[in-house]
Amino acid sequence: MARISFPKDFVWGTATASYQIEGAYDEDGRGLSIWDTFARTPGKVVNGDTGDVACDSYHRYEEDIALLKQLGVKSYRFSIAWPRIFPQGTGEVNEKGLDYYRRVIDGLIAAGIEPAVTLYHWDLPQALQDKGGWDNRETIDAFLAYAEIVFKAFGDKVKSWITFNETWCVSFLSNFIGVHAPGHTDLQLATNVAHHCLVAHGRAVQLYRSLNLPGQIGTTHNLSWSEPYTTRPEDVEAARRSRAWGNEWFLEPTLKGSYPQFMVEWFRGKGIEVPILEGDMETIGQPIDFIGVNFYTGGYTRYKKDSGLFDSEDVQVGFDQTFIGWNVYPEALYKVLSWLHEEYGDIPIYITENGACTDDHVAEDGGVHDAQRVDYYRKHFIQCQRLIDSGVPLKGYYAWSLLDNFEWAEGYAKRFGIVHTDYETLERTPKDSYYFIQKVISEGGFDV
Ligand code: PNW
Repeated sequence: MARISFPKDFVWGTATASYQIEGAYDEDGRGLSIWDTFARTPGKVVNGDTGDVACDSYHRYEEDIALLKQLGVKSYRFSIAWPRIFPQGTGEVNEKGLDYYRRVIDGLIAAGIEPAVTLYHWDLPQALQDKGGWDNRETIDAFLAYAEIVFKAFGDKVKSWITFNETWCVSFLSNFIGVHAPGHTDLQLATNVAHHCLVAHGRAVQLYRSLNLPGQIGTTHNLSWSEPYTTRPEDVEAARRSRAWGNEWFLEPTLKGSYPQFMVEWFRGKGIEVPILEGDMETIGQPIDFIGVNFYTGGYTRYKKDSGLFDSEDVQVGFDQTFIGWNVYPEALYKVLSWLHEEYGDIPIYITENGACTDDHVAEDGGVHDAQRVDYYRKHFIQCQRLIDSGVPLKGYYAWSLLDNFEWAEGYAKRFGIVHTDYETLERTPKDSYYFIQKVISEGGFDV
């Protein structure tokens, strides 16, 4: 038997996002976001689900905070909905929107939980999308105005800030692959969006520094890990391109102020240029206090001529998969974070999301027995221990998610929560995974 144990100051947390949990889409002056529009567009979200009600956390946040307290987490990561603060994206501040987050933040602090706030978790005000969204550099200025209001309102109480959640999803998944809002399929557009979000991140960091607030600021990228399917050089290169697109395209500007040159050439070969203006790369590469990493999966990639953007394909063999079809590959977490540490040095790392989708039901005994999720967490915690043992500055871990919630294009059909949500009654029921994590936190580890 061995003991997996975490440092005393390790930051345990769970994460959510505004549109996925809040509901109350038209209350207290909230404006519409691109997700309201997208979810109402036939065929975009499974079953035509929307976030109109979601988990109703707008009204039930006290219950959610009680669940967090009982769980024993040190921190809770949630996001602020920009259209609650600026219903039209710019202009007049909506005080009622600020009031809601003030209640949440004060409630968390009263419960002994540190708020970790994401500024942008995908709910761009629709009014800004109507003017070009992130393709339009004016959206960067609007974001800065929003960030300033929020920093000034909460900067004394919130000590941990994340500018953007998953810039790869905001750009390529949403504007090239097209499965998330606003649902475009244009590679040049997606490249512009990625660049403008990165610039907005850098400018928000500069703004935060100028306000002399007492906390830390970083950003969150979703990383994955593609292994070459074979040792053949063409497979090795294909896997390299896949990792570069998902990982380095975002990490390198953020942490080194440059784009990976071989990828710039690859894109150029497709007629795609990054719209870099003078000073942009210095802005993007502003020093940050930590890097957030969302990790779910990895797998094998091999060369396939004329397949996709990168002459490559994923090979789905040899892995268990979760209910959403993603490989379970815990060692990939170790590999990608070891690589990040080697490549980018000693910047503190937080796993800002990790978790599994399983097909959960409330059992006759009243419990929710999500054995695959418990196993997924256990295996990823073991990799966290390996990372810490090898000297990687992994400072914390946020389970995705506190609650089953609106899983974007998958609607309510796919559940990631450690707490079950009954979408009829909105009743919350902690799952076995919740009790597992609760025990790991209270005992500082577990036996394997
Ligand atoms: C992340 N993909 O989203 C988000 O940060 C969460 O809001 C989300 O609920 C969670 O992971 C689980 O999906 C992603 O299709 C959604 O590649 C989809 C993809 C990646 C990340």
